[in-house]
Amino acid sequence: LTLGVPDYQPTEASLSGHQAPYWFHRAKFGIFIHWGVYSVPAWSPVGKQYAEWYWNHLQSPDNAVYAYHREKYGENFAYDDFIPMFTAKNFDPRAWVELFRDAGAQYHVLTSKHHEGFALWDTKVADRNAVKMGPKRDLIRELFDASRQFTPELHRGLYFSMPEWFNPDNPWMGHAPRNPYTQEPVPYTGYTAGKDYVKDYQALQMLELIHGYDPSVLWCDIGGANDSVSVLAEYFNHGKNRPKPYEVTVNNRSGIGFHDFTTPEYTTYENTVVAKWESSRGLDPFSYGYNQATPDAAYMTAEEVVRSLVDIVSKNGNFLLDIGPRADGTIPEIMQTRLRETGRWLRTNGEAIYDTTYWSRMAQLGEDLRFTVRQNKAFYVHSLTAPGNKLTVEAPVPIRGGDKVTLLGHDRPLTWTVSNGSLVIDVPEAARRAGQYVWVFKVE
Ligand code: FUL
Repeated sequence: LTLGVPDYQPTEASLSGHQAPYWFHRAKFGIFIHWGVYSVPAWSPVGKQYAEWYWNHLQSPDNAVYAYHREKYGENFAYDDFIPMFTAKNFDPRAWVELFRDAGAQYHVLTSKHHEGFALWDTKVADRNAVKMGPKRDLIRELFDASRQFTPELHRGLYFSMPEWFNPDNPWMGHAPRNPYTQEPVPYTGYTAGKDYVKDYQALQMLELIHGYDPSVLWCDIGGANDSVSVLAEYFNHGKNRPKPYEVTVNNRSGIGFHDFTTPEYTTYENTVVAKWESSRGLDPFSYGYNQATPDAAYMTAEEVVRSLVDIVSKNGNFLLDIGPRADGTIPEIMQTRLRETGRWLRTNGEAIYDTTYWSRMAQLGEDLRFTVRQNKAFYVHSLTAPGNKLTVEAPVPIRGGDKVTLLGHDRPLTWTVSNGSLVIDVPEAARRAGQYVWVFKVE
């Protein structure tokens, strides 16, 4: 008889014994943060392409970024010339994590390093990092310390791009950095030649993150060349064997077949997917990194955020909602406002979100209604549009004589009947006015 869980081995067969932990299932709502050197130019045609891809877009003469950059900075201004302008001088990690908590999020995931290759932590593997250059601060350390101190109930995660576009040891774009207008080679700042990209660079950086920061989520991106079987075995063992064990999870972009959850991007699944998934998108119409060209009116409204959250959660997903801070570390007002509005809705309605499960019958239902279940406690009907004076639910809702129906945020019980297999709830004007964005009816 073996007590305890054996260590994971560096094989996909062994890793496949791992699953998304219970906390991740319960959490439902997280904040994604895309922050890096791309936050300096912070520009893209609105709603069309990701602003964090600025350097990549700059390579193509037919991309709007190519002309924009020449006009604004000149042909000889290299992407890496933005590094000193990434100052983080107004970065207030406590304010960030308290904002995430006030938004009702249960976890946050920061880009430790995006495709541009600039690490936000004190990596020993390359000088291309925020401690040696730019902010001269370990931004991950500061965020995680603040989060542990001021919002210990949140889980902390890290995004990591497996390849780097222009790293000369592994140029995903097919070439080391060049001036896009003249094709002259330009330096890859903070890089020393001669490393095996996967073994001496990528895997070591991932291990630095795992051992140095204890991330509960490792949100890998792109895949490609990797040593993820070894790194993930180490990751799982690390969390499990700590004096105070903690449960970790990894997405499906580490370049191997194994994963704990899938990651639809700027989209969701149409129906319930029983294997765990997490949908991400920015508050921006189509960017994770900050795009200064995006007008406030183009950002998601709180109503859209809440509807997306409800839709995703009702289908067994998590919603990882992204914000793009500015290069100085401030979070644009409009993003703060949207997060706080979402948090206000969750303070009233969170019991129908956190720690719930999907309802197996939901696939039979139409556009306006979604369902969640709190095992053995309550059943929730979410109306994505303002209900009329009667709400008819044409579905086999588990309700019995004597059960109580209420609208969250409104004290008085509502009268209801079941006729022809449909649940019909009376919704007085006062109840309708007590709700907003999504109206949640609780059956208990
Ligand atoms: C994608 C990246 O290319 C985007 O820039 C963003 O980070 C998104 C979450 O993943 O693959």
